[in-house]
Amino acid sequence: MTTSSLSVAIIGAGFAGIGAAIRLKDQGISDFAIFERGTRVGGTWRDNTYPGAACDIPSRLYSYSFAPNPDWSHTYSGSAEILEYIDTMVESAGIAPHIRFEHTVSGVEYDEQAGEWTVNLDGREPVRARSVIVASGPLANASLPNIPGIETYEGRKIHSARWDHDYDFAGKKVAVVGTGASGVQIVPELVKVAKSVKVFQRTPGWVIPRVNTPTGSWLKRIYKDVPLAEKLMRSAWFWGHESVALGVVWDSPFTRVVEALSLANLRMQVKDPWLRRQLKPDFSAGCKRLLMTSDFYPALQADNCKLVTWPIARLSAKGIRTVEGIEHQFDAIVFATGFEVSKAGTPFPVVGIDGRNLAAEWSKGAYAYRSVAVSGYPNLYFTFGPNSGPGHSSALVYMEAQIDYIVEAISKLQQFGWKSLDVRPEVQARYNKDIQQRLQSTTWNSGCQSWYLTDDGFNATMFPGFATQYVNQLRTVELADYKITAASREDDGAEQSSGASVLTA
Ligand code: N01
Repeated sequence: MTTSSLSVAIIGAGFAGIGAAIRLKDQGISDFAIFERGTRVGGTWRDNTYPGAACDIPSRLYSYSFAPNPDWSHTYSGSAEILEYIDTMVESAGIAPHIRFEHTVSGVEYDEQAGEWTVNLDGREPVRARSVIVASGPLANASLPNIPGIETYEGRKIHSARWDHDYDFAGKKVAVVGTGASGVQIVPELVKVAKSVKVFQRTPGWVIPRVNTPTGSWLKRIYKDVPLAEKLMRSAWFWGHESVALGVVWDSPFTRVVEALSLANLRMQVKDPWLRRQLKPDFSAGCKRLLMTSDFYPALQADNCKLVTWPIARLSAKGIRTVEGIEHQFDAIVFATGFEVSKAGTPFPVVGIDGRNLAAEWSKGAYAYRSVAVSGYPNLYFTFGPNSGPGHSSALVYMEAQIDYIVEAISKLQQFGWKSLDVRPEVQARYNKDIQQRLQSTTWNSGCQSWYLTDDGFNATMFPGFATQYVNQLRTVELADYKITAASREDDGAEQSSGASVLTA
């Protein structure tokens, strides 16, 4: 039995869900609810509160253009400030009354007759909605690595995305497993307080210095009083990052330039040749996410820090045993080992027309049309869907384009009183053939292992192009790409029609 019916159900109150809510309200659509499994907004920025957590994209670009913030304290902000930004958006746009906390979505099912989705919730009555926006994010589920003996370790186990703020690291012997974007931010902070830190590195990454400067009060004043100045600065960062795509997205001569700069940084920051050899990557820059940090290499050379590159064999009751037989004993182990990313499958069951199951269709890797819609699942949209990842620019630029596209589709549906919009399978197939072809020449498909690829090497994660191209493809909803089903005059059945000609409904 269902209790209510909504125009839009948004799943997740992170950056994407909140952004979608704001844009729906801007379009006069207020009949929506956000279902959030946690007890506060913020998504990944609520979860990632480890010491040193910060964004490696400049804040002026890692924010929505429709919600500029003249008050960013630094070029790159920390997680607390980003969370505050999200809170401010919620407050100033009046989003709070729409959020239903501790509502965990357990699945969504399409009712073709009614043209509505049933949103199933753990331990609660289901809710019906005409449209659904899946904004649950790819990095929502922290995962401990599958290391033998992990359950036998008796010390404190802490995942980077589930930080244990009650644990006092002062004077402790600590291990950090993983040297990805999270690990390189955590190590410099732990080195300041712990007795000793051993960093277990499986694959060294390409490191680019990150120069973080405070924003003076005079500059904040200018951004506040002259919004154009803020816009110009955002634009400058945008185009700066676009130029980096030449070396980071495509495996090209520019990639060698990025590598040369990174190696020069390694030579400048690390004097010991043995350590330099351990830290030198052996894959194309950009294949895994570039590590933007000026603090990681100095932290590794602190007296109380040691890099361990022997592979981990297993965890024991006291610590970590590496393959050459040494047992390293620790009070605590920090796992900066990433997330369970759903590159195949869906975050919860999604059942479309005729009982189609999206997880089954995506079992070999996810795909969608322009990353937002999937044929056979009408009125259902993804933010950060398949092949929407940026390697060189701000996720927020991509997210804003997705949100505006989705809100336009939903607005059209309402405006014309249609029952559904379902992307045409042939349009979707053509789009994905092109995406997969274009991915072949990118750095991500150049031979390294990363969370961007499925175990079979299928890239369901990244967009092979400039941010400009990604944004342009989402600039308008082209109705010819969709099968439109109109509500019948009595609103008790459906007429099928093709393209925009359905306007007679
Ligand atoms: O996770 P990761 P992350 N034994 O998967 C290692 C975003 N982010 O949390 O490279 C030993 O990148 C693994 O080794 P390897 C960003 O999108 C953004 O750091 O697989 N080691 C790797 O070193 C990023 O891409 C910001 O050989 C093991 C590390 O753990 C995403 O989050 C900041 C292991 C995992 O790296 C994830 O980053 C932080 C094992 N069994 C994060 N298993 C911004 O600033 C894994 N590893 C925006």
